[in-house]
Amino acid sequence: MHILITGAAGDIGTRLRKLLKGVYPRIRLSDIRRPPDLAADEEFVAADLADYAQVKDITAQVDAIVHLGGHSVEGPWETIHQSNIVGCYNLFEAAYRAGVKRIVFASSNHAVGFYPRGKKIGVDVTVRPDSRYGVSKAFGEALAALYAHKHGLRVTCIRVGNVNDKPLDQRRLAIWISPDDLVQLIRIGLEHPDVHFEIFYGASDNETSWWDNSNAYRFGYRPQGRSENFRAEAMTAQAKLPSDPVADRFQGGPFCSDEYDADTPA
Ligand code: 15L
Repeated sequence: MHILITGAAGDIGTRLRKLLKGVYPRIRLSDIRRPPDLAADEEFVAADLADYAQVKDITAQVDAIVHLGGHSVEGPWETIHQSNIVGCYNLFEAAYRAGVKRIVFASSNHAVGFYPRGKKIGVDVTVRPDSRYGVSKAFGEALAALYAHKHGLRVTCIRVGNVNDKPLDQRRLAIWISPDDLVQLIRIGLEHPDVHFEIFYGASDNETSWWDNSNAYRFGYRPQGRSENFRAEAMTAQAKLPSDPVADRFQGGPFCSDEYDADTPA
């Protein structure tokens, strides 16, 4: 299987490059900039996702794509529009035209960030983006559904929580995913014979999770990371953060309170 990883120079891309090395016989890496630590045996093709011709080049002759590329936090509309809306469309369209069979799309918890923390949500809730970035991830999920249902691509959207070696604060105790657990979910998306169009939450085995991730478990996901093992450290870090009633109420945290000017929630 020849795999393309977009966003290969980003934080998640850098981790995945190393963890997926040797798992698949050929991996093509792409990003707008060259990863500084590229090894001699790694294949890299630079591309700007907003330029269809460049996206066509990187999607040629691959069987499957892990799409991490784009802007990974909130940003001005022009940035989100070019990188995550136009870029994501170009990726799916070029992949379809090139005969790519599978795509794993890195969606985000911010597609549903305005659900309150007290509510356990599954993958069938309507989206509640908390930012322009979250809107772009909801758009990506919609595109994924279109190409799966209309054109038969096998697509997995992972609503990634926070990928890190350990959870950083109280919110992250609920949404943390270890890099190894993320690899497990990606491999399900790339290999499982029954994947058609799936949404998974990108979370480890977190006691305080507010997501029902039974769809991922149905496909054999068995996370090994447990955020509770890091509770003391995460809560020490939390105690240093200023109180923020909006961020503290909603799942998306600071992405919700950023630019927020509706009534303060009770
Ligand atoms: C995301 O989607 C971002 O890509 C990442 O940088 C973190 O901000 C993460 O969400 C989070 O919610 O912690």
